[in-house]
Amino acid sequence: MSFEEMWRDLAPVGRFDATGGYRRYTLGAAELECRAWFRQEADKRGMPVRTDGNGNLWAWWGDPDAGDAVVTGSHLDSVPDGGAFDGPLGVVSAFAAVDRLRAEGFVPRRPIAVTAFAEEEGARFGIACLGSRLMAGAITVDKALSLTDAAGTTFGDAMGAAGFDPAAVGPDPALMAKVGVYIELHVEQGRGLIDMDRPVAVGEAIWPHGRWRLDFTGEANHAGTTRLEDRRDPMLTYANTVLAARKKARLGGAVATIGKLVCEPNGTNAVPSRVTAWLDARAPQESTLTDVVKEIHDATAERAQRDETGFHMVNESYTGETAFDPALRDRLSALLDGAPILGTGAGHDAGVLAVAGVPTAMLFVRNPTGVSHSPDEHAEIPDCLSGVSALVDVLRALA
Ligand code: HGY
Ligand code: MN
Ligand code: MN
Ligand code: MN
Repeated sequence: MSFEEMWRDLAPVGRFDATGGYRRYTLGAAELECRAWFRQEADKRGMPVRTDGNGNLWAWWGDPDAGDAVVTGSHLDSVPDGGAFDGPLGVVSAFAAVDRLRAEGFVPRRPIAVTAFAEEEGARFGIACLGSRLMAGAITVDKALSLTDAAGTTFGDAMGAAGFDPAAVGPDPALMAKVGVYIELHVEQGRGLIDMDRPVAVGEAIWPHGRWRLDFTGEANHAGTTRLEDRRDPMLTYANTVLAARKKARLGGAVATIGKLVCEPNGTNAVPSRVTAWLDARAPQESTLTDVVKEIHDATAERAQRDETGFHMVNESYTGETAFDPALRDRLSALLDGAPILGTGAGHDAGVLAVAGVPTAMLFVRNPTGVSHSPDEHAEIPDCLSGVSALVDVLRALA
């Protein structure tokens, strides 16, 4: 089955026609359909599929117990109304690369696995790369199982409802020990390759990044009869936080986003009692990120005092500076005709594995829009095929 045929089969799954975006939320109907697609593709290739205790999918070419596997893949879940390529491109390319290697009669010396990691976007349960973090022991089991989605369903209950055993969730050192190297191919989430006029790049590092929950509390009251000076309105404090986050990030050389918000009771004619927002902040250096987040916190705490509202900030996830294996990075760049080396502000399972000590590399495929986490995210088929060829060269050299 060609790359294009696989892409055609997977593309409609979880696509929300009204916006053209994807709504593939972990263990929801669309993502379960993506998992079924993964198993079908593996079955067609005679690749045994194993879903590990954390919901990550593994399709094996060769004996996983031989160890030192060359693992390649990405994820199948999406952000709300995400793009078609973020995640799936890496998984489809991995199966297409296996086909190409087999067609040329390649016999790997090491096991090869195609993977799809669970909850990479954190769109349902709030923590990105949940599946790979659990496998690597980078998040506690209790914290993970108790994560809830918008409907209040916990990750543990969702795993149980999907037929997984919540008791199997947690660090998987035996599986980690089988991974000799991890290669993640991903659509570029920026303009680097457009500006360089190249189809493929090799990853250099992932910016430190984290997510913080911001709790603003106040006093519910009547929108019409409550004098302004008598209000304790958490929305006011929140609004100033958005402005402060942008200003502090701009001045500090970071990026900060508040893209998710819950207002309670969420009535047009009621002063809110509580506003919950999530801050996504990232920066090229850890010190910059720490400073900017502290400045956002301090500015908000001060504003809350003035507004007589309550404010509390909780760090929900954090990934420090992730530099991919420099020797592997340079080897792949040389192997791929001097493919440019690109850093990125986007988080990936590759970053979690790199922090856990697994030799890791990323390949990026040109995105002519430079846009991601949006229906406008795009990659041209010829560039996708260049990405597959690059992955074939890499797997042939490593496996
Ligand atoms: O948020 C990210 O950087 C990634 O797309 N999960
Ligand atoms: Mn993403
Ligand atoms: Mn991704
Ligand atoms: Mn990723």
